[in-house]
This record gives sequence, C-alpha cells and structure tokens, in this order.
Amino acid sequence: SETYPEIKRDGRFATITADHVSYFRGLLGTESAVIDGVTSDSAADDLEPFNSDWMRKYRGHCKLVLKPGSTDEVSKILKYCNDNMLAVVPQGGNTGLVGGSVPVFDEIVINLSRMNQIIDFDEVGGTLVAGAGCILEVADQFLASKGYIFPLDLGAKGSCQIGGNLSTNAGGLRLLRYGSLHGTVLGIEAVLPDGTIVDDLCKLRKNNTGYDLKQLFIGAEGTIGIITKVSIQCPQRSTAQNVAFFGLESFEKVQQAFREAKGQLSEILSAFELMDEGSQALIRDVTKNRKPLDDKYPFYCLIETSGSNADHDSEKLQAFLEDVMEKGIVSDGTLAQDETQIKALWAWREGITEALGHLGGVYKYDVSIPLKEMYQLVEDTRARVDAAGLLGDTDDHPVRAVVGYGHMGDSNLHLNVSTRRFDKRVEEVLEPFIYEWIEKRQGSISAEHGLGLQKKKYIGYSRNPTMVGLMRQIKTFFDPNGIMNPYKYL
Ligand code: FAD
Ligand code: 2HG
Ligand code: ZN
Repeated sequence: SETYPEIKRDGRFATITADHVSYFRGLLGTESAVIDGVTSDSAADDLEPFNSDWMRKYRGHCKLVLKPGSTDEVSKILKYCNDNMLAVVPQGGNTGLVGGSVPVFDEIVINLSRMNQIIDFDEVGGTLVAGAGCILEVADQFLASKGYIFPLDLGAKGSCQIGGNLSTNAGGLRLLRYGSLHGTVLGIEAVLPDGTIVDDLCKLRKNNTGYDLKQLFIGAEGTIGIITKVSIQCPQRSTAQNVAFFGLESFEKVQQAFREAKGQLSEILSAFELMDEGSQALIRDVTKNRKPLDDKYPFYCLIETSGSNADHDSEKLQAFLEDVMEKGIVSDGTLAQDETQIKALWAWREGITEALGHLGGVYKYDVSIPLKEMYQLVEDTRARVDAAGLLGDTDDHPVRAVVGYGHMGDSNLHLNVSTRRFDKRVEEVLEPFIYEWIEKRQGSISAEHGLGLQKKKYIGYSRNPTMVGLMRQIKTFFDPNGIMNPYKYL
C-alpha cells in the first residue's frame, strides 16, 4: 500500500471478483445496499466516505461496501466472506479517532447504517433494545420523549452509532455519572465470522449464569464479530440541569476544585471537564466565537449538575462557585442562565475536536493518567516538541500548538498536537516518547478511543505479554481465519 508502506497485504486474503459482487447483489437486492467499484468504475466517489476516516488521516482502498438490513443478512455475508477468505471491516458512523473504522487495503466495508431501528423500550424498567446502526442522538431523542436518557453522550452523537460506541467502549462526557458501557449494556446480539448468530440480547440487570461473553465485544473494535443489536439500561432523565464554566490559575487548583465539586455537589454532579488555554485559543481562532470568560486563565473547567429540583440544584451550584472563589481556588466563573446558555457552553467544549480538525493534521493521544500528573504530559510534550525546533507561530514550523483537554472526572486526558500538516518528523518526536511516559506512570495508552491502527504497535506499553497473548488466543478462537478488521491492533 502506498498509504502504509510498512504494512504488507496478507496474501491469504482473496481479491474481490465480479462473482463475489454478484453474490452480494443477489443477497442484498437493492442498489443502495451494495456500493461496488469492482464492476462499476463510476463508484469511486461513492466509496470515498467509507475509505477515509473522520480526521482524513487514515485511508483505505476498498472496492465494495455492503449495507445489510438484518442480522440474517450480516450472517450470510460473514459466512460467505469467511468461506472465501474475504477480509472485512465493520463500520458504524466512521467517527472513530484511531483509524479502526476504515480498511487498510481492499477489505470489504460492512456498514451497519441500515440496521437502525429502535426495537423495544420498557418504560418502567428503562431498558432500550435497538439495532447497532441506530445513531446515538436518535436513540437519545427517543429516550428523551419517554423521560429517559442514553447513559453515554459525546460530541460525535449526531453521526456515531451505538454499535460503534460499544465496539470502542466509548466513554464520553458523563461517564462520571452513568459509568462505563461495561456496566450499562445488558445484552448484545452479534454475528461471528462463520455466520453464527450469538443471541445474548439479555434485558436483565442481574444474570450470573457463567461467563459474561458480551463484555468481550465491548471494546473489541470489530475484531471478533459484528454487533447487530444492543440492549442497554437507561437512567431516568434529570429534570433539572445546570452548567458552570470557570477559570483557574494552576492544575493544582483544578484538582482542588474537583475535590470540592465531588464533596459539595456529590449526587448531582454529572460532568467535570477540563480545557487548557491553548485549546481555547484554537477554538476561538477557528469559530470566531466569543470565549465564555473574557479573561485568560491557564485552565478552564465545565461542570454540569443533573438533578430533580432546579432551585435546589442551582442554589447548590451557586454556593459551590462562591465557596471555591472565596477560597481562591477558582479565579472567575459563569453560570448558564437558561437552556440556550447551557447548550452554548457544551457546544464550546464538544466543538474542540472539530475546530482543531480545521487547522490541519492533529496527532491525538487519548490517555489515562493518575490525576496528579495528568497535565504534566502536555507540558513535557510541548517542551520536547519545542526543543526539537518544531513548534512555532510561523509556517516553517510544522506544529502550531500542543494542547490538552478531557474528562477530568475520569483521569482521561486528550493530548492534541495541532500541526499545519502531518509530518513524519513530528510523529518521531512524539512516539514512542508519549507511550513510554505513560508506561512509567502505569497509565493507559488508550482511555476511551481504542487502539485501531494508530496504536497497533504500542499495545505492549499498557498490556503485559501474558495479556496480549490471551487476547490473541481469544481473537483466534472467534476468528480463526483472521478476516475481521485485519492489520489493526491484533
Ligand atoms: P466507527 O468509527 O464506525 O467504528 C469504530 C470501531 O468500531 C471500528 O474498529 C469498527 O470496526 C468498529 N465497529 C463499528 N460498528 C461496529 C459493529 N456494529 N460491530 C462491530 N464492530 C463495529 N469517543 C469517546 O469515547 N468519548 C468522546 O467523548 C468522544 N468524542 C468524540 C467527538 C468527536 C467530534 C469525534 C469525531 C469522535 C469522538 N469520539 C469519542 C470517538 C468515538 O470512538 C466515536 O465517536 C464512537 O464511539 C465510534 O462510533 P462509530 O459508530 O462512529 O464507529
Ligand atoms: C472528546 O472528549 C473526544 O472531545 C475527542 O473524546 C478527543 O479529539 C480528541 O482528542
Ligand atoms: Zn473524550
């Protein structure tokens, strides 16, 4: 591949022929369910969005995209691919940030977007069953109409699918409150490469009958099977929501504010997000929007409370803000006065990824680090990039800024190195330096985005050889021919 000179195409995999295409056309029927560049030259533009990832950093060369409409069709597709040694890439909304959702060579893309039905909802228990291709925001809007909330929220909600969310074990903005998908997912239906349908679509909160196999699919990144349906426990939607945004002088003070927020806001605290000044400056440059606070601080936090009594909650948040300002922990702050301001503050936080994307290539590191040292990684990386002469305001420097933001409540930092263009010299200064830094602190090189292609070589920095060996055995057990999302982390 010209795109990845260091990766060799696995010669065991077949190349797609017109016969294969005609089998899939026969199976899926309609024109829109098969996008084919094998028998039709004019499909190149139609294939592009499935070959290129959200960041335009990773690029595949697939010639065939299949959009099954039912579990039975997924089963027949996978069985045929397995029997004919055709490699595949499961794809949801293609918003993943580690290059896992697009092919490396000519793997067939199996896109789940047609399997988007809300199948069942238990209004008393709060259990939602939906197709894996259901867009996260659509599921959440449905739940809102019933007084419930999806226990996951993230900036890509308008495009990502719940099957993709499970497959990356996405964390998002309210993990602090609702916990990980490993806890909220009650069941899944999945298809194995040999076409076997695994029906574990349990709707029970408690089910201790043997191994909990669904957990293997959560965070598997499409390497052992395709998730086709999801059953998930949804909490009651809070009737009162409040948001505060404040500025702080040091990371030490950010930690103090987090401690105070947990103590004073306890059961109503639903998000605690961190942003540094660098990330704020970039988002302002791109969006031209006014910053939430006029003065400049090294750090900003966004706090959200969700409860059932608006007056009580805003009183509590107001009292918290006054207290931390009196104690000199927080320098300045603002409270959203209405729904529009709440949305604007959240848009400011959720929009960072997109804003950075407009500036050029971004090297992203989604990491977990014990809180005390969390921001140190940004400072050490910035110093290293600067020392290498790569950081600067002018066009002859590839790196524009090294910034950090993320989910303070989960010790999850998003270190972003914003460049004018992707540049091998920058990558060499960053890697493996960042992974070694994380390993020394027993952190995780992948907090919530997964490993995909980006971190393929680096899994050993967060998992020991025994663990990686067990993962390989599990992969081989489920996918002996290795057709599921090859060339990625396993
Ligand atoms: P895709 O990108 O299509 O796929 C992701 C991986 O899952 C791939 O390996 C793919 O092969 C596999 N896959 C997809 N569907 C299936 C399936 N049905 N069965 C088996 N495998 C499948 N992530 C967070 O954790 N927290 C955030 O706050 C967050 N914010 C984001 C904000 C923005 C603006 C963007 C662009 C991304 C963000 N992400 C975040 C990244 C996140 O991983 C994805 O948005 C989301 O979880 C992926 O869903 P998707 O449907 O787009 O999956
Ligand atoms: C977020 O929290 C996402 O906004 C994306 O996980 C992080 O762009 C990133 O690095
Ligand atoms: Zn995140």
